[in-house]
Amino acid sequence: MQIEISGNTKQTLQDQLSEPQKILIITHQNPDGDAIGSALGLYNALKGQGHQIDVMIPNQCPEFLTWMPGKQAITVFNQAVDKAKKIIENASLIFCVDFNSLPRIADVELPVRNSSAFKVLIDHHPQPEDFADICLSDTSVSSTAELIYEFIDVIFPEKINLEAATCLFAGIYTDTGGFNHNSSTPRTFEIVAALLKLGINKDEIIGNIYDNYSEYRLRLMGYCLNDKMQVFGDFHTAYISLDKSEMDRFHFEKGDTEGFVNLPLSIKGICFSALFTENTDYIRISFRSKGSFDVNQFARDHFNGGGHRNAAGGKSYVSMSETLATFTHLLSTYKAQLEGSYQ
Ligand SMILES: [Mn+2]
Repeated sequence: MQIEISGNTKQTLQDQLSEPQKILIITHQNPDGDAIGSALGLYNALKGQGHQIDVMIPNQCPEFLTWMPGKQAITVFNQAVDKAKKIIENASLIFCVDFNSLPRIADVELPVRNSSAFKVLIDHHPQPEDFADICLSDTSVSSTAELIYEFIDVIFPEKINLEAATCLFAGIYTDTGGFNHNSSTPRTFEIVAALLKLGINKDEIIGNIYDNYSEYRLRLMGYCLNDKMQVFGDFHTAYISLDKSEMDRFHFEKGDTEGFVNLPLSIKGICFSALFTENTDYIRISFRSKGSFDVNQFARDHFNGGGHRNAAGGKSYVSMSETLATFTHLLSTYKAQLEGSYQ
């Protein structure tokens, strides 16, 4: 499936990019593989065409994503606020990738909202906010990286180089959990085939992402599975919770719990999983589901969050024990839906 880019939109984008621009590519807070892969994929495709290009992330990304080509172009907003604000002020064309609303970029929101730059949103999250001049949003694709591929392929196909392809593969691979979920359309694999033809080293990319963890992270995973996972078989649900002291004990670094929320889903009969981690002033929650159970709606209704049908996040501003009690209590309300999702 090809993203719909109408003739007018294509012309507008080509016109924008035919002049030298001060381009800024921004992605969401706590950037994941798709965020960094999409931003740097676009960066690598746009470079060398006479533009000045910056990439910005609201806060630092985990260590296992710092190997991608183009990483030197990234400015971390909260580590260089003055420099970052100047970049935003000067930008003439802003690409917003892998997020659907400006609050997702945290402290970068206001400067971007106030910027008069031409704005293009490229994303796959539902219900995009209406702030961009051009909105390329498609919730049916595996990842934003897939949309970036389509975007480049439509606007200037010859610009998908090896560096861009490497970043885009990393985005698609991580956002599908290694082609585990959100990857049932032929188009995803057609794009992957095209990236392989461009010469990407698939094994090296996967190794860079997954064989890059600390010993502590693996021990923390073992602790979570053995001591901290609660399984509610009747509700096809399991969760893992970690408080601050436990994370400290395992020398927690940003990104260490990446993927943990998916682990309980490998238990036969489990179709709903949650991960609760204690942050300084709130409990961060990740939700995953298999089948029809809509964790986007669940996160919106009960935990100040949202996302996709099968992958969402939320926040809780009460204690861990209260949060877990609320969550557990809610399960009975959803018994029928969880039953239906499992079958
Ligand atoms: Mn994504």
